[in-house]
Amino acid sequence: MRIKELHIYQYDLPVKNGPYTMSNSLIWALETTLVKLVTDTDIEGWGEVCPLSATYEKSHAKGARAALEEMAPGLIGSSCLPLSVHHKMDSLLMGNNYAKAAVDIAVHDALGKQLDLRVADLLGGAVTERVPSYYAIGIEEPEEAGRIAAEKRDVGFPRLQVKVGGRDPQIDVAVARKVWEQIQGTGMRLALDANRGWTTRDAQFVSRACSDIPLVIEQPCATVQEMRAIRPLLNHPLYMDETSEDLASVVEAVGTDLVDGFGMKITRIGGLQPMSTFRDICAARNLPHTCDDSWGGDVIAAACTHIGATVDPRRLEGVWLAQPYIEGHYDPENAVKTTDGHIDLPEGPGLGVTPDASLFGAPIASFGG
Ligand code: 0XW
Ligand code: MG
Repeated sequence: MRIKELHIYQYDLPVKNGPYTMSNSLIWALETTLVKLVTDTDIEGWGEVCPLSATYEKSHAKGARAALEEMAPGLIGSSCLPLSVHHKMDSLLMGNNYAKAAVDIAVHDALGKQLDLRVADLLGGAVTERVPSYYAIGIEEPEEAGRIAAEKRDVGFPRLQVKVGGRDPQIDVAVARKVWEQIQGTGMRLALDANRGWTTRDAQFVSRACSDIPLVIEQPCATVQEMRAIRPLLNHPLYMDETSEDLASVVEAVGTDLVDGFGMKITRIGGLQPMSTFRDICAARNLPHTCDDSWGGDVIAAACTHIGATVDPRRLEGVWLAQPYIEGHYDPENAVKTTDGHIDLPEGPGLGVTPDASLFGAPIASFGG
């Protein structure tokens, strides 16, 4: 099976009930990019990449589209198989994992449809049909954070991530305490995610002040050097997110015992193929991790859910979806969404979602045919 056509779509995603707030940004609207592959067996495969603005990570919407347009001519006629397509993409463009991920996901979708297998089964097999999600509480004052925590507790979310950083760390301590008051004793897990917004001083201060709360500290500081410096000084497990930029940085963090787990995004690491390798590295060291992405609709949500369903439940910290902040679905009949804090694995071959392409308008670029 080979790639016959590649079409690129741009689609605006205004943030419902926005803004989405983190230590370094307020998000009101985002641009997602979708890729539709058509194979020489006339099967369609969909992929997606939606950077979380131009400042969250080393990725941005226009860059994704430019990278895809750079690679597309060379991809026409190439084998529609996950590892082969990565070799081909790497021969066409260095880096730009996030853009390559959209092609990777589309290849998995098409291959699954060709073989009549779900993507989860292509990735080694689903160990569950229903994966745990988690809810990310934005930068809030303590009372509001506590109110949201109680609301999500009552919905059934098994885990909460609370955004912190970018302000007086004493407020972060008060937020952590107020949230913990709401979920203590329920079995819900708690992570504080600074999105690189703390200094090493702030991280130590908050960890010491919250030493009685069994929480995880996620991506406290901006660099690996800072994380390594505070690692022995924290009272809490340390998870890495943004600085785990590729498999090499994952291997280095795991190999030097820098982390106790990860918040991992499929597009940052390059797609489902490298994400399954990441999953297996974490399994070798028994490290918990999430299977998330930065943002995006049903296509990226399905991809995260499929890989999440293949992770040993004892290590899956959850699959985060942007769905609560997105109006509508690309495929309303097979919408990927959370219910009671969990996500049902889409049925059907491939990703199990078929976007209504008319939503996205005409492709901004088409290749092959
Ligand atoms: C909570 N997330 C997975 C969603 C947003 O993209 C930010 C991210 C994180 O953990 O940093
Ligand atoms: Mg994070």
